Amino acid sequence: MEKLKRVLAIHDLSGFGKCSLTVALPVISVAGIECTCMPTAVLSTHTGGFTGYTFRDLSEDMYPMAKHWDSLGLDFDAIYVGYLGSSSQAKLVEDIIKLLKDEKTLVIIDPVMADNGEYYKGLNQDMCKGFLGICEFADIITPNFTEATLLLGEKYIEPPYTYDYVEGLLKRLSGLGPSKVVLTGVSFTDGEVGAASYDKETNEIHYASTTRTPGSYHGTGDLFTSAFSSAMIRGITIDKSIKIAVDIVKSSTDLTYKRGTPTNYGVDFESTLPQFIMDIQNNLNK
Ligand code: PXL
Repeated sequence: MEKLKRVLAIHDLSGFGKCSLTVALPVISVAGIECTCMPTAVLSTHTGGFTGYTFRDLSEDMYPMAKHWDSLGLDFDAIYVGYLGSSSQAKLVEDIIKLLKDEKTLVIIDPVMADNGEYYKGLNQDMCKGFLGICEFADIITPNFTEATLLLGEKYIEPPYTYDYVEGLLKRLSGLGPSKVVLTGVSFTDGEVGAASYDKETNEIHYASTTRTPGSYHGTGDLFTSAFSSAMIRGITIDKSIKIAVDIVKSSTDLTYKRGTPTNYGVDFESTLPQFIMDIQNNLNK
């Protein structure tokens, strides 16, 4: 029987307000992959749409955790990096990648720092510099348009976009180091949204799109990259992996909208997981 795949997820743990590890752990687990968790910080809630949250930086524990896992002889099929507790953690992440990565480890970096043209609360260009420094160690990066333009030092442009602009961005982002780039929030018309992927080696570009759910939701980037990474680690091709990820985000935002769940609570992805498992199963080895 095939060995159980294992991913290391490096993200914050926000106790309430689904994002980061509280999304990555369930999504990766139901995809049939073991998820090892390295919290970068522990917060009472995420920082979007809440005030008064607690925040404990776990920088001191991160490298010792990695050293312990290394001493146990653990190997990782993927390392998935998301929200960092501080910009100086980028250097720690670089050291952790160097310690734990082997020939088969897929390094996926989601440069979580901004959305809708603005940095998340408390973040600035230092975080951008931090992510730029580790992009060269990534096999795949998964920015939204705000993060993509920050990384490239370009001006943020509101959607809708043109194919020329999207494809140019994908190619310029691949110049930062990764062999594959996935852009989220790709929208060519008002009513539709999705993702695009670029493979520098094959020069292939793929798109996946769906109808846009009214409103703006928190934690959708984390849900997208958790689902996308899971599909890739299970060996599903990149075009099908972005489609699976777009679909789980769409069904989760639809449920959140229909229930009227406050958007800062994160998206109601829980009851979409059975369909996600079927999507993974139906695309294996195809
Ligand atoms: O979903 C991105 C994210 C993750 N983690 C924390 C955040 C945010 C966005 O604001 O605050 C702690």
